[in-house]
Amino acid sequence: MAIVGGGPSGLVAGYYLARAGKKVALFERKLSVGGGMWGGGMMFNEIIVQESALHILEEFGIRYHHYEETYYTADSLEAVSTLISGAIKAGLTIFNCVSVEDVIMRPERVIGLVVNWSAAEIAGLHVDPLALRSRFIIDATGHDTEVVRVVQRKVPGKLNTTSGKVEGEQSMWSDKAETLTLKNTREVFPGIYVAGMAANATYGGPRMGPIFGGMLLSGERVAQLILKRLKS
Ligand code: 48F
Repeated sequence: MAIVGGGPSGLVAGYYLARAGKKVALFERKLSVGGGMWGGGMMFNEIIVQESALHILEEFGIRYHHYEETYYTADSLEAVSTLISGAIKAGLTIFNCVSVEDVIMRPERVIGLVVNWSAAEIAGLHVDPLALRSRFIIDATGHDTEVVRVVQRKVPGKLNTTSGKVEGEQSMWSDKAETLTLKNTREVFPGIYVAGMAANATYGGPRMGPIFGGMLLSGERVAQLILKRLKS
């Protein structure tokens, strides 16, 4: 299995897949994994997590405090560093500084990824990439939904969305986005699942600001969907 993007949704997906004994690699463009979680809300280094996602914080051992109603807060630095540590200890292999620039296609489905060093990409060097096969791919690239956009542009066929294309992210509506993220976490093209903000961007859901429970739950959900699929 291959996960593209090391934000909260990708890390949680990697954790659950690796913990189930699957061979799973995560590719992250940047030097550091963690995506948009490090800075919490506007760099106040605090994230908000709703009650329904607390079991994931507990699974990793991330401390949290009650804020109000069904909302809790956690330290973003503790959250990211603990997610990374937990995922690696569970068996996830992380390739940082690697960018996914394309997919490998066959008539029926996508069967792998095309990767290159981010440094080569940033420097604009004309270096041929390498390709790797993967039974399932998770696009967890956040707002930009990069893998799905490549598929839309270069692979014959339609995405499993209303228009057959990336619907695009909508403006902020936190409560709605939190529920929609889970609904939107699914297989969007044969061989490719979307998770986290990439799921909302693909299916046209709103953004949600510093509430991160949906990202964590989406990572858990995509792992569950793939594990179920592998059993059937
Ligand atoms: O954006 P990101 O954190 O994705 P996420 O898991 O979480 C979203 C939240 O952080 C936040 C939010 C919550 O309310 O809206 O934004 O959906 O992490 C995505 C990661 O993917 C990497 C990127 O550097 C980031 O760390 N990435 C993006 N495109 C590529 C990639 C690519 N083509 N190849 C490798 N990594």
